[in-house]
Amino acid sequence: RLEEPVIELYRQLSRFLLVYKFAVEELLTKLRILSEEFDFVHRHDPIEHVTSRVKRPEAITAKLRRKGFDVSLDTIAEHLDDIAGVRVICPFVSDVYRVAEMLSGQHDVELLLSKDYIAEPKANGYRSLHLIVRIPVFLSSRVEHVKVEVQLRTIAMDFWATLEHKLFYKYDDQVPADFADELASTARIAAQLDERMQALHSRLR
Ligand code: 0O2
Repeated sequence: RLEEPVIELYRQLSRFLLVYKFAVEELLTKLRILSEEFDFVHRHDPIEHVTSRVKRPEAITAKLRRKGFDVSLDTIAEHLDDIAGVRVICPFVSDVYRVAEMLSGQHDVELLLSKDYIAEPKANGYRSLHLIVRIPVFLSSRVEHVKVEVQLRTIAMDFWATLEHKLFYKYDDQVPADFADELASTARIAAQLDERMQALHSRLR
């Protein structure tokens, strides 16, 4: 049985998380407009598909504790950038950067941080472009500025990241060295696929 203060925190958390849900919905609309309009004008849709999620309360409290912070609404807002997460899957690498530029160039989108794991892949081979953006959410009596993590990647990057996540991601450093080498090698193959597809795409256009 949960104690009353914990139940109260979860109640407040549900209210608090509502605005993150709204922020995700706004971003999804922005992405849908970019996708459809770009396709109309350029006859090429730079977005293959989009997924999103708001982190569950259990995952939020677990991550905060792992990072060594007390759990409160203030610490959550301050220390977690990925409560609201949107993942954008693009056909080609050029689309990843194009969508990132179009999105972060909008005047109500504030770009707080950009991490380019495509230019500099992680040691295990992970590639993606991560943006932390802040957007205004208009509520009945106030405006809240809400952070959203946007991960942009190609289909090949997503294929690799999804399978790697299933296989190893949560093992942290415990992945045996030969597995890690094989994994990094598969990431290079995915990167080569992206390069070759990009070359075909560029030639056709
Ligand atoms: P999940 O289960 O996807 O939610 P942070 O850990 O967010 O405080 P960090 O490490 O600077 O800070 O964030 P980073 O590097 O931008 O990565 C955050 C998210 O990117 C992860 O969220 C994953 O979704 C994804 N990611 C990063 N590295 C890898 C990787 O090596 N493999 C895969 N498959 N995904 C990765 P979570 O919350 O860790 O996990």
